[in-house]
Amino acid sequence: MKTVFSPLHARRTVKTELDGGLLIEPHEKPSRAETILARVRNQALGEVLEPEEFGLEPIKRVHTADYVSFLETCWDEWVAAGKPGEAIPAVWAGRGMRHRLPKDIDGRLGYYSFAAETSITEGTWDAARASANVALTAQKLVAGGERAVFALCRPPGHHAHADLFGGYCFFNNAAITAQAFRDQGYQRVAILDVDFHHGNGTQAIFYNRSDVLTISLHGDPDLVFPHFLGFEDEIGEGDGEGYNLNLVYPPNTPYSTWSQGLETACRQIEAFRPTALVVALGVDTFEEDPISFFKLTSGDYLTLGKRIEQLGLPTVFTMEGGYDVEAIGVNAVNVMQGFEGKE
Ligand code: SP5
Ligand code: ZN
Repeated sequence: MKTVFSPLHARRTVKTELDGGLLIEPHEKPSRAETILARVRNQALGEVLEPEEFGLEPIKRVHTADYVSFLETCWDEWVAAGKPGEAIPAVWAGRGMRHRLPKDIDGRLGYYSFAAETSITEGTWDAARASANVALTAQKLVAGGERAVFALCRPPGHHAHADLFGGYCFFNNAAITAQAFRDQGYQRVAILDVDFHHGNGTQAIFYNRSDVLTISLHGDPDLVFPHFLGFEDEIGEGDGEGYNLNLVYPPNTPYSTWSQGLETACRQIEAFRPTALVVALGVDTFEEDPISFFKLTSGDYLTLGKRIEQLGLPTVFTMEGGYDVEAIGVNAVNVMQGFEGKE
């Protein structure tokens, strides 16, 4: 399987993540991508390609133009305002307040975000753009006839809404990929999100549409991030009713339980008869993940890859979460190798 990777991911090197009242070293750090790349090479998974440049148009098919411009200028606005640290949102429009875009950078950061753990600095824009280009390059390869391609995206994307960043995500790479398939004549596209966290951005982007099926298996939002979306009664709205599925699991869920949800997801995908599949691949379901509570083992990722292959669809894998850096390479690449038949 081919892998698409951009060294520009390393432009995202924030020093802070607000966690437990402290500014800690971010869980979403550059070594994540480097460790996965090293495993891709060490296992000779296949050719590693740098992304092509697709510009902003395919991004703006999913994200609003004003949000994209905000991300481009956010850091400069922050610096121009004389702020000493990294850009972190700290005020939002709560219940009863107005969703109106303020001029001031603190107001703008709140308007375009839903969480405060995702700091922004100078290189974030370049890295987020490169990450979207990685996904779009993988999509182009699959549209060109590759059965499956691994988009080694960093930063991740599935938490990003049309005009909101958060959860370490800026551009929703999986959604951008699915939309690119649609724009190239693929009639129905399924997105299977196996990251530990709910793919809230992806759900929201396609919530009113029946042409993109969104399915997410994740930790109960009553207990974990993103807390305010991802419950099982969210089934889509309008044309999209019946085209969103959330499968929610409690702490300590092992693969034997989680995989029953995967079977439900696969049956629904088959019934939808998609012509392409996007897998939002987080490996923060791993038993040793520092911020999550499922109990998948490294071997389970081989089984997961094999099951996804059985769907028989042209497939793009976009890399999402996974924070046990020591195991992230083995776990992510195991999905690809399971897809390719390794037991
Ligand atoms: C892409 C992705 O996986 N994003 C996840 C974003 C999660 N952000 C909130 C993290 C809260 C971490 N709290 C950790 C407590 C550990 N003791
Ligand atoms: Zn996650």
